[in-house]
Amino acid sequence: MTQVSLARFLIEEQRAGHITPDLRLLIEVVARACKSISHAVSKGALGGVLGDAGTGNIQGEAQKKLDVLSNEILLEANEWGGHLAACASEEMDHCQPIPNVYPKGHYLLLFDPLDGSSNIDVNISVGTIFSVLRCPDGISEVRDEHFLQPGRTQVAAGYTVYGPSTMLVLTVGNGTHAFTLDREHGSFILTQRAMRIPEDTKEFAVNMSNRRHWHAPMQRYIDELLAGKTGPRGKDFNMRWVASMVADVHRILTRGGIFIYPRDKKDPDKPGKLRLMYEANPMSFIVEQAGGAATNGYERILDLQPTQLHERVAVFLGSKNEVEIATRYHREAQ
Ligand code: P6P
Repeated sequence: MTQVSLARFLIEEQRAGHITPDLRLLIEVVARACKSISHAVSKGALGGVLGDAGTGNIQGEAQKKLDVLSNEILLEANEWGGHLAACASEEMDHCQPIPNVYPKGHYLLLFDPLDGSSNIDVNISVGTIFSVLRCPDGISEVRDEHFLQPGRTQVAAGYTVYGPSTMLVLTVGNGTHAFTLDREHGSFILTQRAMRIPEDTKEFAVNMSNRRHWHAPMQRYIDELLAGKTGPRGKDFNMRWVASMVADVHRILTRGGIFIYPRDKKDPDKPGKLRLMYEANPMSFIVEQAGGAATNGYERILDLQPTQLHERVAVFLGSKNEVEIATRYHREAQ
């Protein structure tokens, strides 16, 4: 059977009117950058890029050498093509407009260049998450505030998971589709068109070590999952936690589940750990396009109006019916 490459898939999406030529170019450039990141990640200790960079990011997190390298790969790949107005990244305090020596385009690109990088040194899957917004018209100098658009305005979102195989998962608002990197030919091949998340699940993903910090509704919700058949849910649940959002979300997209990172009492001022603009929003768009749901425990993540580029949010995403149950527990406690 003829293989469909990412390039062909995007041409077909453009021909169907789902994306513009510039958006097609942008996605192809990001995919090419992810191939370079995959190459660097897969070298492991032989690449001389493991360990800490000796620097920190705006989140106050120690940066890994691969965090910094992945960020640079994405910035350099996107600066000259003429499709972007600016980039924003977990690894940069503020957005970075395209240098004036290059033409500017109509899109804004946000990314977490290497999510889960604390897993890098122990050889566990990590990934790149990206989100694409339209740049407001008539902007001569792009600033952080121009990125502050609700997640429902995204025109594309995706991630690349660097696991046993390297897979790119993408939505442009017309379903969620998975591509596997064929390393021999260097191209992403469509391996799953129109992914669908089962609406019910028996598997949850949460960092249980935080239980004592959770608010009561979250403790009750999880305790009822743990009670299994003997409890009010009437069925046994399994738990998985990779501590790489990309890996956990990919498993959920593939076989169902609910991913939870709630707000907690550890840091009452923080609404959650994960970042809205370049983790929760793109993952929510991807999950909803696959028939799943994503809330912050109270409302749809894609409807949230951002106020800061690096703001954090609680995340409940995955199998639609399970997300609705978890969200109901929280709403009732409001
Ligand atoms: P914890 C990775 O640092 C990350 O941002 C997500 O990829 C992951 O889901 C989460 O944090 C893991 O958090 O508290 O379990 O280490």
